[in-house]
Amino acid sequence: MEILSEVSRTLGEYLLLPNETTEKCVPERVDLTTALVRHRVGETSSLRVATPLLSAIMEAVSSPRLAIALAQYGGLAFVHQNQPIEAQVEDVAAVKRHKAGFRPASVAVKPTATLDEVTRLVRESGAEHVAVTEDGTVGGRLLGLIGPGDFHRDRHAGVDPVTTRMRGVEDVVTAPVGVSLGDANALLWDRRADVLAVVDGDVLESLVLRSDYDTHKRFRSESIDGRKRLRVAAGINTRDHRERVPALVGAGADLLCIDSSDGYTVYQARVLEDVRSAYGNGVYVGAGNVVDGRGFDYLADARAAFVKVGIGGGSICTTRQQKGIGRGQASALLDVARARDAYAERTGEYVPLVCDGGVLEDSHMAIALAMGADAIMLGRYFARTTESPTRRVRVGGQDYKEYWGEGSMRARNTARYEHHEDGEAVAFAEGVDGLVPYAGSLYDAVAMTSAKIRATMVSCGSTSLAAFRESARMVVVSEQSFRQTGAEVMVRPSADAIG
Ligand code: MZP
Repeated sequence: MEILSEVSRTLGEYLLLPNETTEKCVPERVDLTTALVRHRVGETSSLRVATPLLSAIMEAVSSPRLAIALAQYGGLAFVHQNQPIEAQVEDVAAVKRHKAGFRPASVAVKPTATLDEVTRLVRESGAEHVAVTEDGTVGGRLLGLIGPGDFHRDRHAGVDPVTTRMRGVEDVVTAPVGVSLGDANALLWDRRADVLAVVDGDVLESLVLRSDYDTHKRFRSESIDGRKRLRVAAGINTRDHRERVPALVGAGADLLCIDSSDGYTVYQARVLEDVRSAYGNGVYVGAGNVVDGRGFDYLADARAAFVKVGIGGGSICTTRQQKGIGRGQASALLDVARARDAYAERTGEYVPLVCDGGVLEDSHMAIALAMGADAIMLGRYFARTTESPTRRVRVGGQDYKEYWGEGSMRARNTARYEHHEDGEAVAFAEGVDGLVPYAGSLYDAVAMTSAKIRATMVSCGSTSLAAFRESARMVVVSEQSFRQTGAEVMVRPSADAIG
């Protein structure tokens, strides 16, 4: 038996000390570009992203819609593997098919549906327009479009059928499939319309929204592949990788990651070996999760493209209570980063680290990056956004989104939690099924978070992640100063509440 002398610490227990900030160190010059796959020290990684944020390999998080939004903003989503291979392949293909500015048709109702049903559908799906089709399916004959802007609950009865307020297809600006984004936008402006329907005969294919015109100008650092398609990553498991990996590679997945709560296993080493013997260095597979240098060395020696760090820190995770396994995220990262640096010294190869779980605040992301993480994987953070695939629900006047763990009884992700090949049943839950406060659009959330990380780096006098890590100085906060971290005044009520 061995008991390590150090205490297990979380990210929130550390603070960064400022370094000198010069005139050259301003947020606009901060470059958050990061490496996602291993490379020779001193060379550039062949897969880099401009925003070091990755979405978790979870059903409640990484839908194609979220993957598109995150790649547009320079990050990368990992489509989950707890689904049939064909379904996961379709998710990857949907991202690869995405054409900038075109929103694939996603929700439809029958002409007999009520205005209340549209309100609910819009709220749950986050879509801004609902297609009214003959048979109520997205692929049915298009009769019209309806959105929340077409009716008001004070003026129109919720039980009225959508036909009373929809814009009939004859009043909707349409263009045939194949129209360019430039032409679609020109049509929108010429016709003073807010939405254009791209149609294949009388079936809706996608929508172009005037409101997206400005949004798209914000995407200056999209994650795109050599064919200018958005990048997307995918989870795999240690059971059906021989079938799943070729299917995902065929669909165009840019990066794969073995999805498991515990990556220090012979099963992961075997998957890495199998993929390597099938594809050489042509397919990138990350592995994890680990929480110490030993686990890192094991996966790095097995040629993992990157290593994911964190056990038990997920916001939905109960692994520490259930199995007594895990480590505070800061202690885990510091230990693994030391091993990574020693590995680079020893072998001349740099293996990126992904910090996964245990990130509750934006400031924790900056701390994790300073501690040696190359990217941050987030579940709860993205689950809260409009773009996540789960339902938006209202409880006590507050909006929430559903969010459940892959170890919950709802997900029953056996491949992630059971190591042995025949582990079919989930014996006990390692995660919970709950709600997280709704946080609006991913674009706004990521813009705000990136601004905060940039501001932290400016205070620490760095304009690149490598320099930030190199020069970071941190202290552990005492219990007392920990309690004094937040504001100590009553938060001002809104103007109308003051009266
Ligand atoms: P968070 O961002 O919500 O704190 O954590 C997300 C991470 O928690 C995921 O990337 C994954 O590693 C982990 N996870 C997912 N499901 C569970 C569970 O049910 C879990 N226990 O721990």
